[in-house]
Amino acid sequence: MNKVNPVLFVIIISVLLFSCERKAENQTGNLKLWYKQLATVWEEALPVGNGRIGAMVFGNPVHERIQLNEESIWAGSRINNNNKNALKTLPDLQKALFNGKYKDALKMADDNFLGTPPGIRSYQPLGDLYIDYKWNSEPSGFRRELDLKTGIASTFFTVDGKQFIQEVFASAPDNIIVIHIKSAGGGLINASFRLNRERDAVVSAKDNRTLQMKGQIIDRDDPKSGPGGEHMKFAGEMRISADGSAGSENDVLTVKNAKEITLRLTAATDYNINLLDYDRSVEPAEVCEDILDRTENMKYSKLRKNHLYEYQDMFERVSLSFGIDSLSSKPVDERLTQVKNGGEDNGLIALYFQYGRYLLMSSSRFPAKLPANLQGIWNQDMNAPWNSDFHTNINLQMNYWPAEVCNLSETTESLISFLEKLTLPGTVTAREMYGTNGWVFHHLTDPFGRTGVADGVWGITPMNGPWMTFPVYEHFLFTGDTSFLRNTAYPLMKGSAEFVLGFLVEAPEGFLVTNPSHSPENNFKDDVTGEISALTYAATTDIEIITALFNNCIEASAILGTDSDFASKLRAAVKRFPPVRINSKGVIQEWIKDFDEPEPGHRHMSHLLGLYPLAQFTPETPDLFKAARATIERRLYFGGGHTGWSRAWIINFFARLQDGEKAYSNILDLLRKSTLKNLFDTHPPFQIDGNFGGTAGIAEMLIQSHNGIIRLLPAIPKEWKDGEAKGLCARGGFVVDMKWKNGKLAEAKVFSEKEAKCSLMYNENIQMISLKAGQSKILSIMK
Ligand code: FUC
Repeated sequence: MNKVNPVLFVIIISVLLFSCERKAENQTGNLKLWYKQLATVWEEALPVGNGRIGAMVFGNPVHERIQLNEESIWAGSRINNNNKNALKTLPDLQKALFNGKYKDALKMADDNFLGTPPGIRSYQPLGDLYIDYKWNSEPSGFRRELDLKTGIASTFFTVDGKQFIQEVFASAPDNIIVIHIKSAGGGLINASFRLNRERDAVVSAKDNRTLQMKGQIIDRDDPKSGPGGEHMKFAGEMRISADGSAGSENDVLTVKNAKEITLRLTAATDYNINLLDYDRSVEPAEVCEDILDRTENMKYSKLRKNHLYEYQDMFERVSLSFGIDSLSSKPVDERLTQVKNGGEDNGLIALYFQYGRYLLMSSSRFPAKLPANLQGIWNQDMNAPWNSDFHTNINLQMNYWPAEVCNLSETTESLISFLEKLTLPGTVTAREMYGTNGWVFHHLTDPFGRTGVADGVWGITPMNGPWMTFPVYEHFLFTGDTSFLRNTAYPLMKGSAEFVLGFLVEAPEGFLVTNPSHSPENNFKDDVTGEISALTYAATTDIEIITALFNNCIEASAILGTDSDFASKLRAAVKRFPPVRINSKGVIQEWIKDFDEPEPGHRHMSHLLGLYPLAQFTPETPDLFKAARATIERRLYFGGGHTGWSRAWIINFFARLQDGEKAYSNILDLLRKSTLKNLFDTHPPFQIDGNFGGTAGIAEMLIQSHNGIIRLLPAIPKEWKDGEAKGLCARGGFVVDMKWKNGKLAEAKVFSEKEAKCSLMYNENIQMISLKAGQSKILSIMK
């Protein structure tokens, strides 16, 4: 008998154990978004994506439209937009703000700090694939669905009593979008196919089975967003295989009398993330050809299998159900309408949760190079709302809130590597605008890495760079990957802390403060002068951000056993920060002074970062914890939470306040007021952050793991009487499965890939456990 290498044996067994434990054993609950109606408007179309390319499937088997996207098709170009006056104006601006001359300061900032140019350009769609079917009689009996279990969007219909099925998915392993139309009952398919883009592209048929789109974004000079020119090059290619006869006329392909048609489609640009720019050595049409050549001889069944293997490995790690989903036989749009009319539907909430995981995977997993933008990847407009950009004053952060806890840690790779690239122009901005070391960027950016101030004075938010380091450190906290901490997270965080150290100035009261400072997009009224302004010094959000950043760096330097002098510097600085204050109204004071607020129901609540995602306001800081609740209640009283992302944040706040009922009622409000028929979040219009924030909020109600304790079911409402959640992650590298009955934890199991210890808490009971690498333990704290 051959001897088995014992080391190899252990590796194989651990890999097997690991994959068993990481996957939720069986997927419970309904995982289909299904509809009886065809999609007639964009908000009804269903999204598929592989992280890099995606499609919105309209599912209309008469005139089908499939919107196509590729993550790097952006207008614009690489330029340095740092305002050259900023550095020399900075001392005067700081002086004016310290002296309460808000109007003068605002004018000074408006004249000397805004980006040159202040705007960026838009992320754009690739175009559309149109399929025109020719049937002898009207199709009927429609069912359209997106099955989250498979990541496949299907349309079922019959013509003359014969069934047809169209399936669409985006495959990450093969880097293509696949569209498959099949006759299931002996009927024949006749269809024509064309690609279209409203500008900057030419489509041609290379032969009877290949359509190619080649384009280059032509931007016009625009003082607001930069020089014009021949910018990003892009291409798309579609290949057909079918058993009928194929033809082409006027760059439209036709297939006649087929029983099965498979389309493979891909897209590429000449964007090179290492340059944060286009790279004229890349020929996008050739990239498309290479990608499609690799699957040239693969049958549909093989393409589908490749996709499922990769997709399910990730998606199936987590399952969630709230008992039997009694409404699963109802279409999703009807279920949503019922909730909008005042009904409640736990099954829909579980589906919404899994949909958020699906959307994050579909807009941010490998082969993605760029993070999920304001619309994930599914933007339909040449000039998108807010350019479908990377907004870093809440939105991009929120996109990644579910990543770790919902067992999709790899989706942060594209975010983190993009942030690393941004530190290069960010270093230039730190030096040119503020005269400091380290790196910085402001409240939005694009793939060309603009790091100066965008839009208006509300864009003067140098603390948005430090804020973006939190998901990076979280990635370490959840995975415990010290080589990631050493090589990626710590250098990034240190660069940010170096910027902050250089930026801090002493305030007249003696505190070390940020100046200028801005509480994202909110204004205050100075009661002495009556002036309304956006800029001050040491807005509360800044204090919370820099405290967290410095403490994270101090902790990381201790873990890595490095940089103790730098850590001491940070420790000394933290001691000189102003405290977070509670104001005369009993709420967390948003600015350095107890200013009046012209818009008390403002959508941003950045002074509550300390509650979530940070953990600075906890039951252990009872006054701040109470004031945080009062802050949210006041915001809500004055109409807060009116955008999707704002409502989603409130769910997370109430979860941290361990108020399951309030968290739950805000989930209902998210569905009622800010959700489209395809369950996309609406700002309005569509903005994906609310989906991700909502998903994170649901997870936060089930498990929390900050400040050294894993809390099980910290905020479940009475409406979630029975349930089961498997595969949720906790900081420290733990994976937890739970079952609860009659509102009480009934079973819980914790797993760790590495040898580890942790404290788990349910209600008031705490259990300390030690796990060997790859071990699971059943807990007894519920008893
Ligand atoms: C922030 C928010 C807006 C919007 C935009 C994309 O500026 O204030 O509500 O979400 O980002």
